[in-house]
Amino acid sequence: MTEMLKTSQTPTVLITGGAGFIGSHTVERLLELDIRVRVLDNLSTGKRSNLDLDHPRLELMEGDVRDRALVKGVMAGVSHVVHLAAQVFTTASVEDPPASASHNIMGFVNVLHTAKEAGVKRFVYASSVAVYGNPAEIPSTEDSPLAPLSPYGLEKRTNEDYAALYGGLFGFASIGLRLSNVYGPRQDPSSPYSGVISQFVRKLWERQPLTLYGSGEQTRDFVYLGDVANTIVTALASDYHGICNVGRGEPISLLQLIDALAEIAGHRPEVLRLPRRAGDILHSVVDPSRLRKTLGVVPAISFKEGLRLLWNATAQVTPG
Ligand code: UD2
Repeated sequence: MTEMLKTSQTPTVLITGGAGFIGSHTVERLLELDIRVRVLDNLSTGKRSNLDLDHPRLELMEGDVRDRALVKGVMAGVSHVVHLAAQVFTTASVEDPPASASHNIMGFVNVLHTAKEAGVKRFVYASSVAVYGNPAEIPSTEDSPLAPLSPYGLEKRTNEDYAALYGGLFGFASIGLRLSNVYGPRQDPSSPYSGVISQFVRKLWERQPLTLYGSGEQTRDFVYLGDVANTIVTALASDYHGICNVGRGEPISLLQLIDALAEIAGHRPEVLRLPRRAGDILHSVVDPSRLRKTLGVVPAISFKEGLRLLWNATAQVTPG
């Protein structure tokens, strides 16, 4: 698979949002494959320290995906694009829909259009299970009804619609990855709205109580970051055009999460129970069949393995 990417003439992959949590791991994978990587990031949530800036095949360009002239310049010589740059907080999208739409719709269309104009070979972008809203079917397949509950979900759905339109109108093929709940090293736990696993791990290290919203019986399809980075690299080398769920298809409840973390940490955390969050989804699990059939990807890291990898990585940066 990745051979295709390697043998493509002068492969240069542009990764928008490449200094972020998912982006920087994808950058590492590509550099390991001897591919040239250009990162465009406004460093709002991404960090320089996530990247090996001394690497001879890596360039970092600082800027905004909505800046047409900048994106046009950055696209020069690029053969493949991974578009990850986004305003990622669902809550922020509810508080300020125009600002979120500006990043997530205008930014998306600008990168998509510029890539099409530049004749890039492959366009991979991050969509989200947020497009399903409160899932009508469990697990959600790519053909399940879409009913986003937030501007963020609607923005991702609009991205998918634009990508499909560019396929029909201009013959510009792309693949949108509907990411389920991604966790792993470098996920910033500082916002109360960042992923539950990043928050729980930090609190366990600090021996603070975990905050549990609702009964804890809500389930999510947690997928390890390394598997997501591998999926993105595989998607770059595939010629599939359309949408693909990225998850493991295994529902894990928050109570199971707490048990697993307690085992790894070696102590039972105190749990502070708070009412369920408004609009919280009870069960969110995707059907990963298409991921397997079209990309040949089966996320390899089990939930417990992934938690252990995260725990060990956190140990390296957190004094015990
Ligand atoms: C994820 C995405 C969100 C959107 C949504 C679509 C993340 C961080 N968020 O939200 O952007 O795509 O999916 O469905 O990936 N919880 C606690 N304690 C905490 C933090 C969270 O109990 O300290 C609960 C939370 O109420 C929810 C579950 O944990 O029931 C998962 O929360 P989350 O914020 O990690 O992810 P989710 O699925 O709500």
